[in-house]
Amino acid sequence: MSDFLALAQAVYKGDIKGVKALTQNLIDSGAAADDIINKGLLGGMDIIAPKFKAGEMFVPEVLRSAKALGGGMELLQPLLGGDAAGKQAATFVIGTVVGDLHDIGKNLVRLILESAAFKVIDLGVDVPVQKFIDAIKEHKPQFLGLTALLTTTMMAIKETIDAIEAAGLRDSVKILIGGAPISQEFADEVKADAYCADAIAAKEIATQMLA
Ligand code: B12
Repeated sequence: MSDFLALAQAVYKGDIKGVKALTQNLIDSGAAADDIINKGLLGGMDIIAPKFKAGEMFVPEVLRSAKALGGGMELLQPLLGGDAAGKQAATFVIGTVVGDLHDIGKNLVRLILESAAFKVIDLGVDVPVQKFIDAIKEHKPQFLGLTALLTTTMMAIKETIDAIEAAGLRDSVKILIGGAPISQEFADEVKADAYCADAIAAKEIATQMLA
């Protein structure tokens, strides 16, 4: 079994110690951080997603896997630095919309943005609309990132953007949205500034917008 596959299996099994040890081994052997994330850590999520959908894996097990994945990401954080894309000290407020508890993708976006020197303010999960508005007023960010993973919470993205508009704050911030059910079409519909398919796209799009 390749080391990446072993790491993916450890994420799937929710083996936190194993994930940390295998991540560290890959780092020590000189593997690229992107590969460790994509082939290893997210490889584990690729095993989990169909099993969860089929009812072969349940919430507590997936949460354990998510925690294990987070343990690997922590070890990678110091390695992700390098390009100072956000050296202008751009502020990026991010959060998962109200009703939605998924945060693995959001946390990955945060990690990649921080590694590119963005200042990230993470409002967490299940974030009420007003909390986003308060954060825009308080932190005056250049960017706001909204995540939704459920088709039922996608509309909370629209509600959040509409409320920001109604509060007269829409022009002050670029809004980037993401999450598995989100598409470019949806982003156009809700008048977001950009749809990002993954964390690297989030970094690249935000960096381009700064330029
Ligand atoms: C892990 C997981 C969970 C975990 C979440 C743990 C956690 N801490 O996040 C737990 C077990 C808690 C969970 C619960 C539920 N889940 Co769930 N979950 C998943 C699963 C398997 C993986 C999601 C994931 O983390 N993917 C990996 C990350 C890295 O990918 P990502 O989130 O897409 O993020 C990337 C991009 O989208 C993008 N991105 C993401 N966010 C953002 C934000 C910005 C600003 C930008 C720029 C980019 C960006 O960048 C990321 C990195 O590249 C998905 C399956 C799937 N196919 O997505 C189901 C899934 C999303 N869940 C689903 C369901 C139904 C539920 C529950 C309702 C189940 C239940 N019966 O209780 C609950 C809902 C809880 C709630 N209120 O939110 C369904 C949704 C179906 C639908 N049509 O709405 C899915 C699709 C599973 C399925 N049935 O196929 N879930």
